[in-house]
Amino acid sequence: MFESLKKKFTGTIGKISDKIITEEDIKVATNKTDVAKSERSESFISNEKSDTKLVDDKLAETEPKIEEEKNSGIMSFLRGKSNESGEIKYPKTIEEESSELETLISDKTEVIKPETSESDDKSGIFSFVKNKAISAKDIDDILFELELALLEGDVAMDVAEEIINSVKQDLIGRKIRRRSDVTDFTREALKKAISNILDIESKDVISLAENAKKSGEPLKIMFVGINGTGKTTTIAKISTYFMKMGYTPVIAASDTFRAGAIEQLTYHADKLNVKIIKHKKGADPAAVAFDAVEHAKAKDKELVLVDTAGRMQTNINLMDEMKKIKRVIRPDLIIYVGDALTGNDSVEQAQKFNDSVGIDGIILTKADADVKGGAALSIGYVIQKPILFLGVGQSYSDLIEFKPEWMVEQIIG
Ligand SMILES: Nc1nc2c(ncn2[C@@H]2O[C@H](COP(=O)(O)OP(=O)(O)OP(=O)(O)O)[C@@H](O)[C@H]2O)c(=O)[nH]1
Ligand SMILES: [Mg+2]
Repeated sequence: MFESLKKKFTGTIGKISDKIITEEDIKVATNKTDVAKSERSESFISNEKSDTKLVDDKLAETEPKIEEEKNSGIMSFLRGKSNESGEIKYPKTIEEESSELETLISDKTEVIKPETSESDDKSGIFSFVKNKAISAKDIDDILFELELALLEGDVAMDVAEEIINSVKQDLIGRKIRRRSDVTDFTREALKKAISNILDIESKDVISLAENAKKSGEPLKIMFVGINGTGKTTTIAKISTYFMKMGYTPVIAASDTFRAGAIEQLTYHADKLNVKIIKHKKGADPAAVAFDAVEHAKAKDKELVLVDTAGRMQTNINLMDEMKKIKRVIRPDLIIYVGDALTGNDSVEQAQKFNDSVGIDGIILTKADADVKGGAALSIGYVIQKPILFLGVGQSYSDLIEFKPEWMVEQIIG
């Protein structure tokens, strides 16, 4: 599930890490440590003779590699510090040298002092360049690439932009102390961005059912969505889900438009041993739903699940039909059933149903076959309605409650 989305995010983490922690950084960090060590001992040997030549020769050797570090504390120290008259003064004793080194280190934190023991440092490079901060330049191109990849993966534009901006805001300016920091920070930033996207106030369907049961009124749920998305199958799954918890549902066959729709629903109801209320093909869908509610009330059944058509003569007819059912039975929940595989289309359809009838939650089906994950990531954010369940297969038990933390775990790990 959502493998392609996961690949995009983990790829980005790797790319950012590689871009920021280059081989050169590691070389420089290692050189600094080696040079610092070797110079300290050579300076000590040459102490008595004040043999500046030895140090200068050594510096000449290392100069090309550490050119950019000339002005850092450690290099000016190793090179000898000139006073105002230009006279170069080298430390005379190892004590002097140590104290001067410490002053420089506290003044200029670009220079490295082991912060952790070598075994603590995951990269093994305990003298990593301190105070290297993540800059916009380091990540802009990679995040732009991610944005394009997300759009290709059917992630809605708003969602892709929101993720990129949030990650940028989190990463730019963050100081890196060790190699693993970049990976950790990027993973955290992505997790945070995605959690925020998925953080939509949700409805607890089970408590709604419990409350309805206590009140003696059935909980009425109407399922809407275009044809083939999985409404009928999902109703069979939801029946199974609630029956396992001791509820007794009634199903309304309010798709009276499509040939075979009533038979298909009857097949599932019979298999599950659930009461189905049906009229003839072409009958008024609202009247079927109304009868199902009356049946539930009369027989003390706790749940009415209304199947609806996915296609009518026109889309206007379809929406009018949904509005009529809504008017007649006043459902407690209208759930949009969308096919995850149709990506952006599914999101657009959700918007249309929301605008016309108003929806309370979403069930995304066929998530089991969905590699892209774009709809799952975007749909809730775009219409600001929660995903309640995911359909994850064709059998009656293939329904899972949707939890944002689970989704984040799936795609970032
Ligand atoms: N793999 C998989 N297939 C699903 C899932 N949900 C539904 N399907 C399949 O999708 C197809 C269409 O499902 P239906 O339940 O008939 O869809 P519908 O929305 O009622 O379609 P209409 O009645 O034409 O509006 C069927 O073959 C289902 O088995 C799911 O979660 N995973
Ligand atoms: Mg159907």
